[in-house]
Amino acid sequence: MTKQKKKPKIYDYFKETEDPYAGGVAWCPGCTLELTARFVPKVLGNDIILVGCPCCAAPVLYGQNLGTWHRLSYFSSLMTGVASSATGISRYYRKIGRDATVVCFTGDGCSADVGFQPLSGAAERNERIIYITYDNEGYMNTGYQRSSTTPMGASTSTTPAGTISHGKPTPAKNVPLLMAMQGAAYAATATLSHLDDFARKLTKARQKIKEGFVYIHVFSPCVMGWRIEADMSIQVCRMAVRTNYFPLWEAENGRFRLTHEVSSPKPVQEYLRLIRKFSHLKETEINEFQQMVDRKYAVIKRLCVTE
Ligand SMILES: Cc1ncc(C[n+]2csc(CCOP(=O)(O)OP(=O)(O)O)c2C)c(N)n1
Ligand code: SF4
Repeated sequence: MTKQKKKPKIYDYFKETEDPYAGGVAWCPGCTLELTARFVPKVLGNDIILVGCPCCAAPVLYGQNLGTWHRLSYFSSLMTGVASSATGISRYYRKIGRDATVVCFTGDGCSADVGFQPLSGAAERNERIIYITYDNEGYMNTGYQRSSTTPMGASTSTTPAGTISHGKPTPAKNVPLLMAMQGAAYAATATLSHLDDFARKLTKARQKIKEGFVYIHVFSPCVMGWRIEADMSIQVCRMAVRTNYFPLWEAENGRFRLTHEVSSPKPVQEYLRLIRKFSHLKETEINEFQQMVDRKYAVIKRLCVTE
């Protein structure tokens, strides 16, 4: 009888036991950005160089007054220069013969909009960097404005639901798909409700960076901007996956694969009703939202190869 391969446990992926962050940090309670920022070095290790910019991550990573809340190496760039700064750092270390893992860590406003050109350039040049976007679907640090990854219908401070505007009128830009289409060595989606999947993808990122550009897009609910309770953020992540609103997939050198296929997806309404930024949506708009989710999922599904 052939022995079945044992499924790795989450701790098997952990490289580090020492948490490089302070116990108390300046993020909102229940923020998934905090959990992502803590999880990434657990798997990638503390010997990484983080590159970031102004965003909700910055108060902790960059620090305030005379202190920071972590012991990682951190380089702060402008929002327009994260991927290009990371390119310089990565190339410099390779030139002096040192193996450095350069990890960009930004919000979606940077990767999808303000810093998209250097991100796209780095992907096209196949730079040896790992770029992680925590996607809270808006510019949260500056007051919950819409970004190009804000979904259609969401109420934000610049697309408020009211008598004139009824939420964002256009659908979200699919940045991970664009990165995969640009030929990234590895592109993937991840979220905190599926930690094994996330950990496996980070582990793979570590290997694939030797070949070239790696992009991981992390679905990250924002308790303040989305108007959810602090203890609900993981439930929201889980429902995003269960409804196919946020499918989990990876693309290795252009070969797509669903990493967690949902057998009977729930209606997207069950996701929408958890989040107050969608509470104004009427039945017709929820139906349109469902169609949009189905269309986006069908695109990914058709791109997937059967093993
Ligand atoms: C070029 C430039 N434009 C605008 C700003 C102002 N700004 C600072 S933080 C921020 C929001 C960043 O949003 P995002 O990248 O989505 O991260 P989040 O705040 O959601 O964590 C903006 C617009 C800036 N610092 N630089
Ligand atoms: S505003 Fe949102 S993304 Fe920013 S720290 Fe608070 S919960 Fe996190």
